[in-house]
Amino acid sequence: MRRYSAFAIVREGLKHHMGWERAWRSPEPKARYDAIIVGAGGHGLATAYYLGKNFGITNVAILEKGWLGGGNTGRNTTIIRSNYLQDPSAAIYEKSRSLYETLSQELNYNVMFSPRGVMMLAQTEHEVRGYKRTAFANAIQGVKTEFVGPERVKALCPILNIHGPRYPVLGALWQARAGTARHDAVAWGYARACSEMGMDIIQQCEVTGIRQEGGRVTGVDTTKGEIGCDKLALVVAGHSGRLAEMAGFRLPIESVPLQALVSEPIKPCMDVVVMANTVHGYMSQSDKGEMVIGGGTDGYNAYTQRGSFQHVEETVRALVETFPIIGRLKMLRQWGGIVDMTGDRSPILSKTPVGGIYANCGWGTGGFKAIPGSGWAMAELIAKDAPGTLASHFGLDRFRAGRFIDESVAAGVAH
Ligand code: FAD
Ligand code: PYC
Repeated sequence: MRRYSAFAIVREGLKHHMGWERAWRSPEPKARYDAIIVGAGGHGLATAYYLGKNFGITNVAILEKGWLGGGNTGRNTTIIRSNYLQDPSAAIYEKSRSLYETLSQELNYNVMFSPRGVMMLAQTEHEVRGYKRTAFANAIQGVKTEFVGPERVKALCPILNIHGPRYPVLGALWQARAGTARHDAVAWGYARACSEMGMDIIQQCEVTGIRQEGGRVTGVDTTKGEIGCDKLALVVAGHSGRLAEMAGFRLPIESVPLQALVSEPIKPCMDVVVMANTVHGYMSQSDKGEMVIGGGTDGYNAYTQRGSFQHVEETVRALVETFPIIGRLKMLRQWGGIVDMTGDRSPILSKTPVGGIYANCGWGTGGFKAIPGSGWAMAELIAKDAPGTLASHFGLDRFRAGRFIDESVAAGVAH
């Protein structure tokens, strides 16, 4: 595949852009693969990429029931940060954030990583204590964050009202190298690199059954026929429970709608990401000028990929108090995704009761930031049939043993 470069843009410009190649092939499925990955979201594609890059396993198919990146990967608000409390979480999210720093060069695809800084506002004394604790923990973990006072918050984000009537801003947990990236581009960049390694990305191919013999996976039934495999990774976010059911086991996952909305575009007014978790809202400004806004999850389980109207109202009401200037903005569009929540708000990267089947799920409201790190750790788990250091704490056994990795505060989004 030809490399993307400034030279290529000039060359194609002179040829009326008629010479660009397709970024990935669209093959028919082969009869058998060494590994099949179900779900061409960011996590599935990154898993495939690092299987090829780190372990030389390229006889791989990625099966997607819709279009690649059409799940939560293309529906999220793109916040990337690693300011988690517990050591195993800080390790995997920081690995991921650091991989994001050079992902565009690695994939030869501009994922528009923008380390503009993320602040999580402390608007109660309880949050001040919690975020100071996280900052201390992060210092020990080698994650660069700091607790900053209200004046610094105002200097970093002048449109913030720090003297709010209900919840004045008392400070914030600030991570300067956190930020955003273009969500579709992350999926597209990994997809292009996987296709270049000879992997098959098969879209419009829904997995409808899982075949086993003697307690081991042998293949899958799909809307494009039966496909054999030695190893199978379930990387389907909100649909994890359904796939596990096909394989004959249960996962401790609840599927819940999470929604977001964007405003009409306005002139640049905010160059950091702000999360206000007490009032349940967060906001950043996209490169096009739209204000990107989100709140907490809806209060019921569903598979509908849309959210409730009253939640939009609650989120916007909360943010108007913190950002009075958005009061007269018109909202352009709203959408929802189905997020996969575990009880401790930490992910599952694990072997399962069926030999050769691995689960990657439970990223809930916060898995976009984790895509490169999750793919890295998941590839190791599949290749070695055993978790490496990054994945070792996130096994399914922790729910039986009561060894939870509680990240309900760091998750940042109300649920
Ligand atoms: P997905 O991208 O959902 O991919 C799973 C794929 O599996 C889908 O494409 C689906 O079609 C496919 N699939 C399902 N069933 C089958 C089947 N039977 N056969 C074949 N394919 C199947 N995270 C952050 O870090 N920062 C944020 O700012 C952030 N904001 C968010 C805002 C919203 C509104 C939402 C909904 C989520 C947000 N998240 C955020 C969470 C993040 O989007 C997800 O954790 C992440 O994208 C999950 O990626 P994935 O690859 O696991 O899942
Ligand atoms: O995990 O940072 C996050 C997040 C922000 C909005 C949704 N998830």
